[in-house]
Amino acid sequence: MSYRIGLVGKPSVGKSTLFNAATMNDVPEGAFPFTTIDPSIGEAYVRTECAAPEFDNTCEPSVGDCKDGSRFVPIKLVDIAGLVPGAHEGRGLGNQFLTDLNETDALIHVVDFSGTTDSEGETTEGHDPREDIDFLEDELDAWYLDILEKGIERYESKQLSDPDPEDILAEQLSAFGISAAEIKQVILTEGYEVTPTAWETDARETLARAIRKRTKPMVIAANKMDTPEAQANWEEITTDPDYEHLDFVPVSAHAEKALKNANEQGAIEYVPGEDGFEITAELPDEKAAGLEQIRTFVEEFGGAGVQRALETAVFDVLGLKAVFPGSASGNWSEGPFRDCFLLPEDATAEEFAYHLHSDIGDGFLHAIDCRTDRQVGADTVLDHRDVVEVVSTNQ
Ligand SMILES: Nc1nc2c(ncn2[C@@H]2O[C@H](COP(=O)(O)OP(=O)(O)OP(=O)(O)O)[C@@H](O)[C@H]2O)c(=O)[nH]1
Ligand SMILES: [Mg+2]
Repeated sequence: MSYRIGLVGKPSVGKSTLFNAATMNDVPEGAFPFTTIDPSIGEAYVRTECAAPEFDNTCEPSVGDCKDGSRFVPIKLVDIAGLVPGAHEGRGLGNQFLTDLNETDALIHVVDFSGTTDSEGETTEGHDPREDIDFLEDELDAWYLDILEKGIERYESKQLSDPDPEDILAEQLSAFGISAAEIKQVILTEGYEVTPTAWETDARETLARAIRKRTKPMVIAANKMDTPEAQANWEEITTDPDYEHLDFVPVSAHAEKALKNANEQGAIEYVPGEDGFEITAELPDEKAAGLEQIRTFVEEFGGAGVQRALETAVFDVLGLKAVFPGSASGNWSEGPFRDCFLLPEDATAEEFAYHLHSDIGDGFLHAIDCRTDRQVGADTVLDHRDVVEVVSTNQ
């Protein structure tokens, strides 16, 4: 199973441009709203420092790639249609958007930091990107609230049979992939009793928002940062105390795309996500000047930002870790360091075995931490970049 990251935001913020830059796809981009109608799914990658050099080995990735010691681990990226205010009531592409969103594990909210598109995605000047940040959260919360309310109604209609409220709510909210136990935990964490009939409007709203935050964690890609307007907004918004709880990444989808294209054409050598590149061909002055402008940008902002946005979503916001299947003896049955898997933060050695194959999990005896050659038990929680051999009766 691959993790899915959704690109969301109002129209014309650069979702498709970012999608194309990350996946090297070619979906239409345009300076008019609703260029994208159907969601596109593509493969993107997150970087992890490769473990092979620590073992004096070289890796042979079965998927993805390894460049300059960075392992590129695949994830799925989804380019979703633009969202406008009122989507939860069916405005714009409304409900279809929300259905596409259901299938994602985390979101990158692409915001046009240049302020040159209004809330419907039409060209304007001086639009405050904070409005877009607020509106997207409010819109998602309204959608969650609608579904939570339906769950509460359903609970009320079934009260005679004395069901557990969290079970009914989990059923209603099943599309969001949240269990009854997690719902109960959210309710208690927010300080409410598990009695839906007693919840007033503000309790319902608070709970809808908390469930949304838990099931759709989000990073903000501050896009179009190659413009002076966006850089001014960046200064203002990232120092605004009302927004300090959010994860912002400065992004120029244009810059990332230009660098990847130049790399493909053999004009430069560029490893995605790096804050520099090398010009490797004789270039016309205009092209060289364009690249130098991009160089100034990536040096100042630590890269074009597309990789960083993906990696913040995967490692910080979703909290995933990368684990390499290893061989303690150094006798690799297939090539060395072929795989690198993304697992939940709390994944144990036994869960890792099940991730490899259900038979391997069923026959789990113990695992070996290949860095220390120590045995680890079934319940040991693995760390990011662990190299682990599973010893199983079914191998
Ligand atoms: N300056 C600048 N412009 C950008 C950048 N990324 C995208 N754009 C421009 O923004 C406009 C909209 O880009 P799209 O990628 O089509 O936007 P979208 O969010 O997919 O739009 P919808 O599909 O309509 O929701 C295009 O004219 C892009 O060239 C960027 O990093 N910098
Ligand atoms: Mg689009």
